[in-house]
Amino acid sequence: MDFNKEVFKEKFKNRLDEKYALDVKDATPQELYLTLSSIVRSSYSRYWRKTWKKYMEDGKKQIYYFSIEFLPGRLLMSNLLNMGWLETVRDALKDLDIDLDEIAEVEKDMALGNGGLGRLASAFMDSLASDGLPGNGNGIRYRYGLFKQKFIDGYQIELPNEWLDSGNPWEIRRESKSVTVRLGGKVYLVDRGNYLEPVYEDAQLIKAVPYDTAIVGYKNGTVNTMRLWDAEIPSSEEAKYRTIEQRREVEDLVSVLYPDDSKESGRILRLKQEYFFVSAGIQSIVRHFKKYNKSMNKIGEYIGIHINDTHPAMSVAELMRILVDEEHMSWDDAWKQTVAVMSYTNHTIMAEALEKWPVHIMQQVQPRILQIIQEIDRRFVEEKQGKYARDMIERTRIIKDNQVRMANLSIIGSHSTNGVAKLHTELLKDDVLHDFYVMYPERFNNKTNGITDRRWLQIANPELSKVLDKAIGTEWRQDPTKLQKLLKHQNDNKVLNQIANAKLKNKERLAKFIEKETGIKVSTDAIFDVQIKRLHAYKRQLLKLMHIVKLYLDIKQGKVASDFQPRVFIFGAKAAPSYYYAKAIIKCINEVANMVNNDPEIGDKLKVVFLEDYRVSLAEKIIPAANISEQISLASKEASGTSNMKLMLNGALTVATLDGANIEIKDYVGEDNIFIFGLTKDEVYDYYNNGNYHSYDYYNNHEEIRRVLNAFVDGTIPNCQAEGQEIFDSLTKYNDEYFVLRDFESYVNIQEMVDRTYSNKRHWNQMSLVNIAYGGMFSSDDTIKRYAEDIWNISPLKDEKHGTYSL
Ligand code: CR1
Repeated sequence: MDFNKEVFKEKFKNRLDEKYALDVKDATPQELYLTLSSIVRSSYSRYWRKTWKKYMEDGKKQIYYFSIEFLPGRLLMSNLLNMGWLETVRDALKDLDIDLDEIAEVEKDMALGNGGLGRLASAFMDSLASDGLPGNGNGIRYRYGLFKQKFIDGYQIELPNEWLDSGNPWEIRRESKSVTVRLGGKVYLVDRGNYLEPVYEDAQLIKAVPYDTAIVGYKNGTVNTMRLWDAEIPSSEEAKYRTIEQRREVEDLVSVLYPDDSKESGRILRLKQEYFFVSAGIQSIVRHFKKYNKSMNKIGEYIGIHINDTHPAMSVAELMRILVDEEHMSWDDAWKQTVAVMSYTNHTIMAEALEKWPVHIMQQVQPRILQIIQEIDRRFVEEKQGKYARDMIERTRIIKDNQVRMANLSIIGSHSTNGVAKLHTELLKDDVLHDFYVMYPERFNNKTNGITDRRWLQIANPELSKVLDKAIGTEWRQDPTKLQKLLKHQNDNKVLNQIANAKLKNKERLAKFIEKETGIKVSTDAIFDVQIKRLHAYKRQLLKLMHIVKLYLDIKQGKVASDFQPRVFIFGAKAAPSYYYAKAIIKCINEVANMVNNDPEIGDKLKVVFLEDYRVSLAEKIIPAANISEQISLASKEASGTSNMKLMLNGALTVATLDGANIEIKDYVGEDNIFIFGLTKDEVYDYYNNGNYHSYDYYNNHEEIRRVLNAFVDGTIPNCQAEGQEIFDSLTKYNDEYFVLRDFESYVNIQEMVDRTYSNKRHWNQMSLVNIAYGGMFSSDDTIKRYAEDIWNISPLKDEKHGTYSL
């Protein structure tokens, strides 16, 4: 049935009646939310079925994006938007006295990830569907999402995030698609003449049950699948699970993302998780592929598996296992197919995140996989001998010093390795993965990250979206690069004022939210200065904090510059539960906030707001209201960043180091429309190469730095003696690993420039307009098109129908 407001209203009332036997006026927001999501789901279902059928009939290549993290956030609004329903539903519900925004707040974020990596995976899911491309997700259905963050006495406390407790209307449990995953035990190879048969002893069998979530494409009728696996005890094995502990072991497999890895048991669990979702995913793909009736020798032409960071790297060995052990292919044929199927993205050069697994743990988790990796490694060394120097082979081989190096496995076992921004890819080629680049230059390529403007502009910022529609038409909603049309309005006062007005309304909205959440009253005249991302030393929230302390001390000492602008500093950040240094920074930010916010001398000049539990739905509230986007990582450390893109798209101006995708942002908007400061990557590397950074000298020789740092230890900032000392020591005694002191002066200078610029509102609005205009250049729809063309070799199916989904 065609979708329209009146029919929808009838449907809504009926569904509410069917589900809950209630009238609208008697229903709770939760009941209204579940009613609406049930209509949404029953309407996209037929498109989902048809898409899947089309892929089968068409028989073209499909790709599977394997990721240990997905961060979709909430799905209701994005499904409504993508189905073309959003505005009509908003209106229809209004007629029924229901506020759509209010019932959307009922939905719990699907927070199965930490940060950029997981959010990127979800942006890619949305873009694959919206580009009409055959691409599906494969991951884990964690029982608890990423922890829920609370502050108690300024400390981060981690609470379980029970996101499934009130039910998840978007998922479908597909019992019939279950597979069995084998963990642990021992394995022997028995010679069967033309092949070796692995015989397993004492392995643990786990039933992997998929839960599918529809990924609805933007007004194109394509509905793809994100498949997340749950772990259960197979009925045949029930008798083996006698104790609660034994049963809990199975539950634990899918219980939390990133189990505590400070103990070996936690590390083993983590590796089991990785194998579990990889094995389940590949088994189900191979089973599906068999329906195509094509030779296994052609699987590389029909299936692509993307290894998102190294967590799914065992995919290489698991596909080899299935092809060799179960399909009895020759090793060489299987290897050729595996390399054709696999592709890999590296997301960081931080050494701590480059996974290495001790051989004995791998042996314990899946002995056959270890054997296969050993064989891949042996053949690699054999093949490279004579062609490359011995030490180069040692550096690139997979197993070294009894450690399995997962990045090496991913690169050797795939046909493509990409970085996530230009600078990052250059660093991979020239430095971190240089040896591999010499061996396989053709495998390396760059794919700068992207974001989906649908969530970050159309849904999160309706105020600005309306202004844009009026100024440049609605084409940008299909193709965000069209936002560049805005550039011709750079001197159009009407448009500039409308943009400023939209920002003001968003600031008012956020100010209300801040007051409700924290009790802090903030003035919308102030610059809203935003830093939202994981808490990590290299991201340098500390640099921001030092700047705040400097301003505070200035005001207290009556040293305020004439063009000083009031500011509201807004933080959102979670620290990994066992990352104590990051937690010390959180504590100090909270104590500085207490000090600043309660000082009558400071008043509205400075406010510091650290919002709890940073997550996708909170980002949607903060980003539209931001004036300044803080992207201040030490150059070379932030692979790309994506909040930088979201914030510019919403008209914030960026204060940035030349790191990650900040460089590409600068290249688009031009140096005049961004605030660049700090060391460049080459300068950082010079320091590394010459070993001549002495942070203590900066403390000793710069009065300003001394004044600010002393405040952390001399009681000026109350209630964080121990944490303040830890920070002080890291910056002075332990040589300031991320050059915070080195960049401080340059940072303060650029912030003064921000103030001067803000005092000319028209100019500021013009800069903001330029940023919005180029924000569309970072659409993940375009990023995904490049993955599709250069890496995966997949193309969209012809659509039969465009526009609004029927009811
Ligand atoms: C990077 O730190 C990047 C995202 C997505 C992160 C960030 O700069 O934008 O990936 N890396 O590519 C990561 O989480 C484990 O590595």
